[in-house]
Amino acid sequence: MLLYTCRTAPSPRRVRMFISEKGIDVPMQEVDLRSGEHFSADYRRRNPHATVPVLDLDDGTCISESDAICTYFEALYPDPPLMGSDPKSRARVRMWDRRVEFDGYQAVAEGFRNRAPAFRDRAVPGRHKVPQIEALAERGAQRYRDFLEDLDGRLGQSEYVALDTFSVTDITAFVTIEFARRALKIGPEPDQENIARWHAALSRRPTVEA
Ligand SMILES: N[C@@H](CCC(=O)N[C@@H](CS)C(=O)NCC(=O)O)C(=O)O
Repeated sequence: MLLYTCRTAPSPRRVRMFISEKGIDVPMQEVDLRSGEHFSADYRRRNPHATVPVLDLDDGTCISESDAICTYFEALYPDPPLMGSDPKSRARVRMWDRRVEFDGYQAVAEGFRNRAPAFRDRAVPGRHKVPQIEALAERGAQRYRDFLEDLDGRLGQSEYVALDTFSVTDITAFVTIEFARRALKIGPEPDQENIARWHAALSRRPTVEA
């Protein structure tokens, strides 16, 4: 098994943090996104969509999408449970994770990729050409600010994002916040104290180094 990853990209970081929380050892190979290695024929045999991460299994099966890779590891290594442990908690983790990914992570990507010169004609990851739209950069930043407001409200009611225990959704939200700081230069507001409390707790976990 080999995980194709990239140190500077947020989606593979979700998987690396998940693996680290599980305490499992997975061989990894760095993909150079800057030089376009992910568009090479060799890489696209593993993932025709040309994104990282990809998990290449020993039988040749390749799994892309960070959520799908995490779901695979959760099934193989159920302890500690990071995606809920009964039907209700599993559904709640799923619900919050989709919300964080769509309202938070996608908003940051929209804000970043529609403006950064490096993503000209690549406003959406993948092999197809997608032109940048400046208005979407503005909208992405606004959507991300709205997300932070909602997240702060949620963390006022719950110790962690999805459940009262740590789950994959905390990883998704943490990676989103770090991505936004770097890509949009936007962080949580100083008065978003619930996010500050939760972020400080997350930052103490060794997994943030992954
Ligand atoms: N939904 C996918 C997103 C994958 C994705 O967008 N990966 C980015 C890095 S974070 C990528 O491969 N970008 C390549 C590019 O921009 O050309 C996932 O969760 O794995």
